[in-house]
Amino acid sequence: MNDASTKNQKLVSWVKEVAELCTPADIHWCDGSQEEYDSMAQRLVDAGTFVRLNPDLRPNSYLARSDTGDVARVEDRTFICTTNEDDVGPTNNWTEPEGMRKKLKGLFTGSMKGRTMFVIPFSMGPVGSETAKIGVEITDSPYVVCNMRIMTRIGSEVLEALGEDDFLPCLHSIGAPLEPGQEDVFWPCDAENKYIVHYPEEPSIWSYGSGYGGNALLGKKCFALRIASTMARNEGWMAEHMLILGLTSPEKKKTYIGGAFPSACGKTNLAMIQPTIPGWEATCVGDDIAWMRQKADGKLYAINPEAGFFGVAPGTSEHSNGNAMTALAKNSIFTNTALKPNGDIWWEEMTEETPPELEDWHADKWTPASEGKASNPNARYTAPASQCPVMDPEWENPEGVPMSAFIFGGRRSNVVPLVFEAKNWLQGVFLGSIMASETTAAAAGAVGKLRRDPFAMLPFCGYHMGDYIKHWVGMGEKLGDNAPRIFYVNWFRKDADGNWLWPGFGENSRVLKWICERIDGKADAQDTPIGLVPTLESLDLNGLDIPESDVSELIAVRAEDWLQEIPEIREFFSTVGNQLPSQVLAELDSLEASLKG
Ligand code: GTP
Ligand code: SPV
Ligand code: MN
Repeated sequence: MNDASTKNQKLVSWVKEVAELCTPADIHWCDGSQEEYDSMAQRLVDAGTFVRLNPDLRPNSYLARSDTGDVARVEDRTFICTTNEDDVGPTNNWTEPEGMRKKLKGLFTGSMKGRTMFVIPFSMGPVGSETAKIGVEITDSPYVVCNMRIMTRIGSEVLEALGEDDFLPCLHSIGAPLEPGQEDVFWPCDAENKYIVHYPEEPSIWSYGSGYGGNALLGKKCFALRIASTMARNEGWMAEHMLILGLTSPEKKKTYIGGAFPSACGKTNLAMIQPTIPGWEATCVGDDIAWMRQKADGKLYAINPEAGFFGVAPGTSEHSNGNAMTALAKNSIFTNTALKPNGDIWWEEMTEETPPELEDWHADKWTPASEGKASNPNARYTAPASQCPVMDPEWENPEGVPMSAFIFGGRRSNVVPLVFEAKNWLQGVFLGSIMASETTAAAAGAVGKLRRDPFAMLPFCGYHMGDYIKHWVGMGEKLGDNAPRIFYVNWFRKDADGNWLWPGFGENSRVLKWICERIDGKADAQDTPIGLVPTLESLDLNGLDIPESDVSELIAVRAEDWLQEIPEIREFFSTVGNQLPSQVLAELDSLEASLKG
């Protein structure tokens, strides 16, 4: 392919302009074919970025090891540029658009020297469907091209579907120009100088310096959440950091549920759950992002705009997520995992026994006696969704699937019960707005620190968090009786010795069953100030070997614990500022009053 493959004038002139700015050695238009992918992978093997895995054990798959300074999203290097600072609010890094553009133009000048510039037309959502949105990513990273081919739909068919319509320009450079004769490194980047910049008003995305995950695969967090959330607000729909799953009861009733948990808090695992309770079946629509619209029948329908999984590797096993293990059995990319002597990958908890000898994610020899972990805590697999054995038959239906419930959650070792239900939409929105979780390795920075993360969107909302919460209130008004019911879960409560109280994973199906039975008016609940909590008898614990005292602790709501959080929630709300809807503040006041009552 080349620029003659399209009549799209905006695209042709943008590619020309970028080439003049970044001065690459050559330009490659991606057609998305298998041959192209294979030759790109070969190029990465030759460059030392990829290690080809043993084809008998892991066909058509590769291990990539990144620079130690480039292993996760960088929230403090993520910027939103709008005319008015007030439009992005205090929880985002705002920058004045023109100054940032000057800065970026400086950084991108000559940034692709000595490298190939790839043009990747990509579709978020099924190609050619009305719900899909098209972007074009220009990048100098063949690793990004390979990942984008798995995570999104790319190539000639997208260019054709685009025609002469508008698209989202996404410019990416690893920021490592090569002088003539200069030897390349295995993971070129500009680790000290990353900029992940969004212009929601244009819209456009500029990402510089990082080649990793959400920093570089611009269809995902940058487009499908930060930019899409601003489009959604303006156009009356929702772009959320949510998994989507379908649950079928023994009576064959199907319920679709969306789940918003912060990064590395269990979305992928829940999306592919293998229920342990007899007669219940689960199917996966998506594991990270949901785009949702109200349709003519009044209901809210969700699509997964992605086509692959960029999943947390450590902790993934046949026991915890057998469906992910099948999805990543072939045609996959592994980043920062360990390598076995037989040419296959390994990560912590993948198998019960740790292999006696490995190469760790730095490519150093590693044994169980070595200091540190063999894989990076944010090591990831990139695997095609189509390889997941439990994909829902409707997962690529551009019409989406009708949503009956939302689940919010996070990592809380105390205070928050296993599951409870909001009494109404407004209380649910309030619960979403006070979501909190202990931070994880998915973003650079401290791990295990409690932070408020409304709707798991704190790092991904492209506009003012107060306006975003207002948008949730407004969606409830529009949806009325068709609004999904709202629940809150916590798989991560611990006992006094620091052990998980709840076995999690497949056993979470017991909680999903309670949720479905609440929707059907079949399960009991007790009224508490925070919402409706299961009675001991209403949870199906058949065949589960855990002491009743643990279950009581799991569903305990202690007024004194919750009261302790109120000042900190007020403080968080005050940082969100006066954009916060009054109804949500009123919910906080009434929670406090009933906790004291
Ligand atoms: P992102 O891809 O960053 O958005 O993460 P995610 O929300 O999809 O999280 P994921 O499902 O990958 O889980 C992250 C980590 O939490 C993994 O190490 C899992 O093993 C662990 N985890 C997931 N579900 C459970 C659970 O039910 N109980 C416990 N104890 N751990 C869980
Ligand atoms: C997340 O951090 O929520 C992810 C990984 O899904 S990344 O794509 O790097 O943002
Ligand atoms: Mn995520």
